Amino acid sequence: MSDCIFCKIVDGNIPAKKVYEDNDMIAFHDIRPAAKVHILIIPKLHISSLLEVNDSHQELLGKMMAKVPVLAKELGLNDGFKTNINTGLAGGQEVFHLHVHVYGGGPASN
Ligand code: DGP
Repeated sequence: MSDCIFCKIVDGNIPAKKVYEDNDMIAFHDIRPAAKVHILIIPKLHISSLLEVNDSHQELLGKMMAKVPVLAKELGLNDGFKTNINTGLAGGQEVFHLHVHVYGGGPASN
């Protein structure tokens, strides 16, 4: 989607500190970290929110969730971490391209 900030990151039109990329997803550091480590895992496919997810997305979402512990451990979150998916305006979602927050390691230093 042309006006979606995360689609622009997927396309390389907006820079991001990427920590992972494959054919289905990318992961990058959140620009406004809520913890020492705070990444977002997003599908390359534009899905605006969890409200738009349907059965055709099962494999994609499974791959994304399976990548959470892998990336968390690579970033040093060996003892645990938080994940959340803000969904819709009432759920506090600001960027309407599905993303999984993964964060931990104590308070952000910024
Ligand atoms: P949410 O409220 O769940 O929609 O969170 C959106 C998150 O996206 C928020 O923590 C800040 C982050 N974010 C917004 N714009 C950008 C950006 O251009 N680059 C990066 N890296 N993160 C962004």
